[in-house]
Amino acid sequence: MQKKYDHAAIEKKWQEKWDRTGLYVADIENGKNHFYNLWMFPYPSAEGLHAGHAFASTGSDIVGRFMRMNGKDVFQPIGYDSFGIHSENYAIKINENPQDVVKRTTKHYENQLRCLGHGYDWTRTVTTSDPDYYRWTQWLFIKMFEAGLAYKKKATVNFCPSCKTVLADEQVVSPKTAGKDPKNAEGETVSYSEELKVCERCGTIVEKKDLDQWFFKITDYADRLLGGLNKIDWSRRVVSAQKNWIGKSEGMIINFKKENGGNLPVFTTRPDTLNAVTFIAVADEKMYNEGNTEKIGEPNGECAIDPLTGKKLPIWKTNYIAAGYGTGSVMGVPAHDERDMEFAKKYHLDIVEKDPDDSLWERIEKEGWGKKHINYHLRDWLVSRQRYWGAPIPMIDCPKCGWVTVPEEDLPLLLPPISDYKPEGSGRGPLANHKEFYQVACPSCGGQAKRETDVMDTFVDSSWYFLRYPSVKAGTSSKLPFDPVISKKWLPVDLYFGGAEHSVLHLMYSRFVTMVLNDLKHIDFDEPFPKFFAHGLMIKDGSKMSKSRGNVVNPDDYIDKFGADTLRLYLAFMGPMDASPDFRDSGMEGANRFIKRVWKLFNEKPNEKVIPEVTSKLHQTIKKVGSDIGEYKYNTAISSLMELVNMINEYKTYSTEYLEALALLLAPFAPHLSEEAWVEILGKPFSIHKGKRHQEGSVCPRQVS
Ligand code: ANZ
Ligand code: ZN
Repeated sequence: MQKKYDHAAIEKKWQEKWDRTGLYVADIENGKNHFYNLWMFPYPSAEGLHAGHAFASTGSDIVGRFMRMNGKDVFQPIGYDSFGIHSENYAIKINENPQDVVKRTTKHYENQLRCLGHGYDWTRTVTTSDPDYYRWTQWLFIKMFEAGLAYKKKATVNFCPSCKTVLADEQVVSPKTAGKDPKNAEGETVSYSEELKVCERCGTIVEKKDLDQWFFKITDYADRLLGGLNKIDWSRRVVSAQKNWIGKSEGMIINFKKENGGNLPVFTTRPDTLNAVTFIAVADEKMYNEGNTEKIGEPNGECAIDPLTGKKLPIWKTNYIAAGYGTGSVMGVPAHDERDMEFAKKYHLDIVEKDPDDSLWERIEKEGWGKKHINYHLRDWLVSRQRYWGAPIPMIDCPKCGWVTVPEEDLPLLLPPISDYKPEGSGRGPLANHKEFYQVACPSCGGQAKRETDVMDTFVDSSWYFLRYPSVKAGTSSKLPFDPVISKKWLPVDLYFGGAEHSVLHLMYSRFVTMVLNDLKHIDFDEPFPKFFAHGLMIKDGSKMSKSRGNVVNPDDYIDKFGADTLRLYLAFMGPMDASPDFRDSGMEGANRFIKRVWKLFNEKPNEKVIPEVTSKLHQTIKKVGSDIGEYKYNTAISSLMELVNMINEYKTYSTEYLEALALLLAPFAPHLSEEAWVEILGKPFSIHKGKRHQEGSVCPRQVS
């Protein structure tokens, strides 16, 4: 009699067995043929994992399983990016301490991830808000400071009035990139414009403030970050996002003389248009109004002298020149530059039509008017935050000694449990109200000194977590966050799977930190992710999943109803991994029918019928599944599996050879069903997930338990 496929019982049985036998625990010490398979760790948010996480993590897990079956020693860890505004804002909303909230949300994430049946090594997880993790984030800060790469400086910085903290330049984006409707400081939605600059986290229009802040000198690495892009295997889209962000432009700084004395340097990439300059525009921060994208200006009453003609050029203060870029001043060339044209028309400034003249490059240098200059768009990385839920910055300000680092043996510098953890927006973090935290003796002279009360941004936590995973069990007694021997063996990461939205945030920061640690001789490589795959973003019934639309898909419901294998199969079948798949319930039902059909097939009365057409289809499918997985086109791999299943059914050829091969081919996609068939029906005494497939197509699995 046909057994019904009881997904709940079967999935639970195998998940427990895999856990018990340590099937996915990597042999970090002795593993030879290593494959470090990494998925960007999630922020444990209040809502739990949504279908987008399930889609991406399944995509990563399929590769891991495939590699393991091919004889690789796979290390596939998971953890939680639990420090930061994500967790803290939710904690504030429900009026609970972030510590308690994070304990709950990480547990919830773990349960959800376990239910998906992924092959994680659960013995090596990281939680960035744990003291035994963040002591090393603090260690990293100290190393940066000692290397002269961390400094505190007063600067005009971006400030989010809703998050009540400063932001790094990378965290200020267009509303579209943020995926949010733009809001003003009062939280009201304002009309959309692509030019608005909003907080990546909450969509609020950012303000400018002059504040004393900690920066990491990522600009020292601009050329290396650019150069390294040539040696890594990343999608063109992400590479060009990084290139644009670093924004190397070659041009000149031309020194215009002011009529009443003094110099006014401008940065230009078009010295060949000097013959058509009609005004000078300088940045004016006060005119900069977040909500206003229209160009505005005011003559400042002064003039500069055109070096070519000796004519007077009016100097205008404007809002369309960025203060932090180049020299903060521009030579206005309306004839060749659209922005200058728009401005010139509005304020009735001269427009001179002259062809560009390449000989000007040389002439400007010869006459001493200016010099070649390379400018970068990249700014130093602002890492301090006026919030509570982050790693305290391990620095002490001494009136006699200046900034002194917390001694390494005193790490972790614990984040004290306080009840007034809400941000005030005063430009100071909540720890600034706690004398017992900030009053300390200077470690250098013993005099009274004051701790830094800002904490680090969550992107510092995640800039190095991949270095920690393999060494988690190696202990924290060492002087380093990672064991050098283990790191040498397992790093860099073999395959990094994640969202393209981190192109210039996490992916840039991690590359920078890796380069610094390489320079400090702590690691022997300088690119953390030689291969990065950017998966697409899932949508639901045609629109982006979002809480406000109420169309967020919770994977739990589908796992309950259909099982993890059906969900995994569906997610993998939706389209190539780099597309934007549209989640539809009807598709889930289709995937479930396929699972049932396969189960029925495994339960047919065996015969040893071998049909040449079926054999040939099987060989094609083996080839196709392998190459499609290599290209993250799981959808077409599954299509060919469906065709194979149809053919087997058509010819009623239930031979062991076909059934074993089918189970193996399905294993990366539907790990529970294939394990059940492999062990319980085909009678194998070992897990299908360690099976090693030889080129001839015969099966030579390794015994595991
Ligand atoms: C004259 C000119 C003529 C320019 C022309 C462009 C076209 P990238 O490639 O991004 O480096 N610029 C310089 N500093 C600026 C600032 N702080 N804010 C806004 N714009 C600035 O762009 C360099 C060009 O952008 C520079 O070359 C300058 O305008 C402008 F037909 O100078 B150009
Ligand atoms: Zn914000």
